[in-house]
Amino acid sequence: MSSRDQNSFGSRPTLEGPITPENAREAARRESASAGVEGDSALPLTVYGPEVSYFTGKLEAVLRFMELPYRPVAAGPADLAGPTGVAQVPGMQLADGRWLTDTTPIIAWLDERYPDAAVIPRDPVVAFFSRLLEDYADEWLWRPAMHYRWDYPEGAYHLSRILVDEAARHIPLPAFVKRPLIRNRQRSLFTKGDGVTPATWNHVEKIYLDSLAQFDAILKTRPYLLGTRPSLADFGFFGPMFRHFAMDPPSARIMRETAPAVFEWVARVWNAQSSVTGGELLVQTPDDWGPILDTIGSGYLPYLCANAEAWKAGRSHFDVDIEDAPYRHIRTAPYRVWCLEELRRHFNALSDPEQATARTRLEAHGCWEPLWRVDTPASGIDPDRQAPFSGSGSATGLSLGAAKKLYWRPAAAPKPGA
Ligand SMILES: N[C@@H](CCC(=O)N[C@@H](CS)C(=O)NCC(=O)O)C(=O)O
Repeated sequence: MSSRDQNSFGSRPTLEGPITPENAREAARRESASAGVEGDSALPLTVYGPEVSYFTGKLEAVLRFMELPYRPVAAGPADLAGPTGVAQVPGMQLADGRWLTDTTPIIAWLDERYPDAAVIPRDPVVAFFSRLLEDYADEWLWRPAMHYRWDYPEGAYHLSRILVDEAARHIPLPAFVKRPLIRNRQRSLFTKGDGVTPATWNHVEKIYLDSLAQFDAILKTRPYLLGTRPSLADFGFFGPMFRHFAMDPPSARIMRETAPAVFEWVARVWNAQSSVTGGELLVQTPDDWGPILDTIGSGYLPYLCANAEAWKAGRSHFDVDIEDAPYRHIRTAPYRVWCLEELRRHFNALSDPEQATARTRLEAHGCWEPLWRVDTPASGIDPDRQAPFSGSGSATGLSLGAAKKLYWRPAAAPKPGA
């Protein structure tokens, strides 16, 4: 028995074989009996995803805050493609057997079902801006998170070891062969293959460094982004901040040394429980969200527009300059076309006076024009609004076959200034 097996705080249990409705239901039933939550057909939950995953960490923090019982199981994107229809983690299964995917609609569903522990602010305008921050943290902080993890060797070696154990068990090769293949895969898809080059390296890192400074300023006046309890915007930023920036060696060092208040916030969100934390949310979008909104207006929304235009033109890749950084040959992501549509849908759902308030704030930060720049983005994703119970597409856009494939083409990390 290895020391890891003996440790009750060792890594999460892994799948014995493929996930089937039968074995997952049986596991949930066993858990249900022991957790004593028979009154709620959805509980307990099973969350499938590796311990180091951005979006799995985001979802777990929400479940912990809502105090909903769940069992984490290590699994990779390919394991989830069958049950949820999308090759991405996390996938979540309810005790009644239903599967959910995509943390954004999952959180919205949980928020509606468990209103006593709600995380989405009740003021519609504040909720709109919270969704905007969540979307930004999900999609725009993804590239720097992947960069710090996979382009610096100290993180890449450590993480490839963990991912081989937790997410690439289906590949019939020895672990020492799979580790470099995983590093290649991640760089091919998410850093070198997603526009991280010597020409954009500094810009990608600036996105993280600016986020730390923006957060640090907010945390000087209150413990969470919107008050004295965590809410959707905190959980959105928690994805990149927890499982990547606060844990991956190069970004964690920067956080500890330049923004210890953010390091402390990460632990605070992870430790928050609605019945214990209490607290209040502000009823207006705070002024100090301004620098984050400025970045959304100058960086994220222009990227979403270029992505949506490329999608409409049927291009698989596109070039775009963001804040003078030349991103070249980046992958078109239909999921992010849907993100733009969702932001517009939430804006359109506001009443006229609420729209006027939101518009004034969006205009002040350069967000209004790019929100509407693209005519009819038409992602084709989730037309019947079934999410999170239907696959809403993944950011990688990979099919099951592609998700299962490891990338054999060597993709060394780009080097700054090379
Ligand atoms: N929008 C999704 C994104 C999920 C996602 O992209 N998860 C990553 C890992 S954290 C993934 O599964 N990527 C697919 C891959 O690496 O092949 C969500 O919020 O759940």
